[in-house]
Amino acid sequence: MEETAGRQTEKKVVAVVGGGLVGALNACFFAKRGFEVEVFETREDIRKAKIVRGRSINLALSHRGRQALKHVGMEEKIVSQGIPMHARMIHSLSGKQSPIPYGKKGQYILSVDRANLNKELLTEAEKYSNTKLNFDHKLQDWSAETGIMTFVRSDGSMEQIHADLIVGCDGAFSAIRKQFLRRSRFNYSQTYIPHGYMELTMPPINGEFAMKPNYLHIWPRNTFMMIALPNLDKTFTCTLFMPFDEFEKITTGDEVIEFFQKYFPDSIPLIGVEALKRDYFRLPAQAMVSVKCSPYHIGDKCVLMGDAAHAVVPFYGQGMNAGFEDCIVFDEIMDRFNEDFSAVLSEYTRVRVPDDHAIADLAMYNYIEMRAHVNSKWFIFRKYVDNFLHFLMPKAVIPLYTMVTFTRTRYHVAVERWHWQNKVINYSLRLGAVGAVFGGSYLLIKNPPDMNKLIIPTEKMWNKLVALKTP
Ligand code: FAD
Ligand code: EGU
Repeated sequence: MEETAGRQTEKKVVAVVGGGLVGALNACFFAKRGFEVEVFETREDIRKAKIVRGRSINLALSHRGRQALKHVGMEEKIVSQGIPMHARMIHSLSGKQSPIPYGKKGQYILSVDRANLNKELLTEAEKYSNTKLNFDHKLQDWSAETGIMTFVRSDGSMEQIHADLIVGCDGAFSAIRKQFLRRSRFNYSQTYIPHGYMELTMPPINGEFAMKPNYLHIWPRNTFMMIALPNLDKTFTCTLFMPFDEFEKITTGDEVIEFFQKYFPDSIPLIGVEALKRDYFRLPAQAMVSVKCSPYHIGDKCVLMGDAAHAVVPFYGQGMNAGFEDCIVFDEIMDRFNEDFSAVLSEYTRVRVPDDHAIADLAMYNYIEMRAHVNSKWFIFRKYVDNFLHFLMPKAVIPLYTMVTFTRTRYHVAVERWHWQNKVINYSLRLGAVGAVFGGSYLLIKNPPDMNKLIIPTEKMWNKLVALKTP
């Protein structure tokens, strides 16, 4: 009895670096397993801070993210604080709105508040007695040999802390990842896209949502795009995507209005002329980066998850969802390999890299596709074609976004299936075209038309025309 108790108190120390969305969720996963969990976060406790000005205000939560929340018993709570979006609402230049459902009735995504989600996850992590949250701890350096991390605090003081496992959840500009870059055989690539984004708030009108709330509103205009997600306070957060050089061209309030008049006229009265003129200049446009790397681990000491491992551009609404799924995948491997870090970490890299790279590529592909030739007509047309083919062959053809958004089909498998489906579709179309030519020819040969009947005599034609003219 003594021995077991003794062994339990020897539980290993897991340091989660980064208390953002993925770090806070991961803390719950590790705490649930009974590890001694220490979370280190640069910022102050966001639950106490007055103003939190971080990245995007709200996010689309879908199946993968929900499944991860379910593993730590948080799904219901977060879903109840989200706003279901059953369809996209496409805004055309003329102001016409066209809804396009995501799928069947139960297939919807949720608009969730980033700050609130982060707070809830931190509070949940703190419920475990074996978890400690350390705010105002910025990781400066760490050693892959010893597992010792150095933190700086806002008063300038330093702290050195040891952990058995370091989990890097410190975002797209990860300080943990810097050590990986110094090592041999570490692959790394990062790409900044030419677009930036800016968030604008659409206030309620007479205490009600200014647009229909249960939709993801989209204004697709090729190079320019705007997206709006609803918030619980009946506002919408509009995210404007456009190239940095276009952002820079607009320097006065009047130019802002002129620009919106040209591309998003229906949104002007909803956001408000004065608010638009003001908010556009509040913060500069933010950059978007795509990061891919491998491996995700160093020996049995350290592993990267979330944006630290794979920052993706937001054009599939999957960044957080993929990061949350990382946590489930890791957890499943922990079960299979009995929490043996050296085996777990290499298996995690082996399993997860292809999937995270696949979603990074998909998101980038969609960015290029959208900016190249997606206006409202094309968007609507494409989604109808997808849905129609799915209707014709429900088992064989599943739209890519459906596999990505509403299933846990491995991302790389979804991409493979998508390529295969496209081949089948193209083949069918070609077969159809060839079939039409051959079939038509065959019918013509079998039933040769009477040439005399086919060629209408000029005289008859003339009479017909005359008959048409005279009432
Ligand atoms: P982060 O949220 O960046 O958290 C990292 C944390 O680490 C931060 O709290 C930071 O303070 C801390 N940190 C950093 N450095 C250190 C250090 N040296 N020491 C200690 N702590 C440190 N995803 C979706 O799923 N759906 C969406 O609809 C969606 N929309 C998006 C829209 C936009 C415009 C953008 C930019 C992204 C969107 N994403 C979306 C992606 C999503 O925001 C990210 O994938 C997600 O935030 C990643 O979480 P993370 O915890 O890995 O990183
Ligand atoms: C971008 C920024 C519509 C939140 C991709 C769809 C996004 C989100 C789409 C942002 C689009 C684009 C999908 C979802 C979602 C669509 C998706 C994109 C949420 C292919 C707050 N994207 N996003 N695709 O299908 O699968 O509706 O900032 F405009 S949710 Cl770019 Cl499903």
